[in-house]
Amino acid sequence: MLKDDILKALLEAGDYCSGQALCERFHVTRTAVWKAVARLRDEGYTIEARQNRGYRLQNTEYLLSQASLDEAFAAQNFLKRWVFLQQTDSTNLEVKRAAAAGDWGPTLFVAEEQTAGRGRRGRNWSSPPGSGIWMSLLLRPKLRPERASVLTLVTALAVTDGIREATGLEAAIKWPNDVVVKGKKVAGILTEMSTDMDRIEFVVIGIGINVNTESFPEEIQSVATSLAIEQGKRAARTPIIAAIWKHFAAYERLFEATGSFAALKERYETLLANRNREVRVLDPDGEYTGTAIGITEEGELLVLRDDQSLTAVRSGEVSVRGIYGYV
Ligand code: BTX
Repeated sequence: MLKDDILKALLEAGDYCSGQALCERFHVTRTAVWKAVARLRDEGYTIEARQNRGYRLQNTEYLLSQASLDEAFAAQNFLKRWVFLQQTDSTNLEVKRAAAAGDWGPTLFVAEEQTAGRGRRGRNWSSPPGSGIWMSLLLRPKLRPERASVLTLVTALAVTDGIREATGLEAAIKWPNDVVVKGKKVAGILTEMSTDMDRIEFVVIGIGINVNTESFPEEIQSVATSLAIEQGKRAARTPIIAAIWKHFAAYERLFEATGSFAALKERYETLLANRNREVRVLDPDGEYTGTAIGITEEGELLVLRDDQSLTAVRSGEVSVRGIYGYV
């Protein structure tokens, strides 16, 4: 699409690009260039236009691009491939298509916008352009399928530590798949897998983070927040992405080497927002309330019920809600 080509040209130039040069390069009229620039502005890009000089992209540190990812990942050796997309239906679907086409991984897809972002059980995930991190990893772990849910916990650790490192905000984990700041959701994780008999063929780890979102659709306003809202200023997205995969690579190595979550349990419990909070467990076999006291080495949430019995809650089967708020 012309607007994507123009965006790329402006990014590469890092300075003014004359309207005439853009017309010649892409064989289009001045009006077409002007319309493409208007569409980019609608998507949130700040593009300055000056007579005799042309167009210039501003605030480039807040932009995501293939070039910014290339720079961020140049020195690491965990990810084998990373792909930036201006728009897609869902990065989890991108991973599934890549896996079907034989991609081996670890491969990362990052999109500026998702038109069909999904949460668990088919729920919608709001993923507008210009404000968030919407990304998914293709992984082929040597794990038994029943252990795969632990990868959600490993990811929650990495996202929480990555946000803390890049922004200084006190992010915490709401078991099992949310990351919260001051009790509101800034990020969600959707782990899916494809199995072949009794082995994992591949896992999709999808992460959605509200970074510079200023306002939310009405139905999620009361539970959702963004890093920008909480820290009172915009944040650059690429350093957050880089920090998350750095932590993920380290945690995943530890998890794979020991085959257990034991080595990560202490760090996880330190970051667990639900810890020592009263929770309501929405078990299909009957709801109950109690106090979340930690997690097991299998990654289950330990709940001390009001009748003093201890239950290990497995993710996937139940939902856990705070009694006095979201956490
Ligand atoms: P979840 O099922 O735990 O949460 C979904 C619920 O969260 C929705 O029903 C809605 O109430 C609320 N919600 C929707 N959008 C947002 C948002 N932007 N911020 C806060 N709350 C919201 C959580 O599922 C897993 C989400 C994973 C999203 C990533 S993005 C990259 C990848 N691609 C994809 O399609 N999904 C994942």
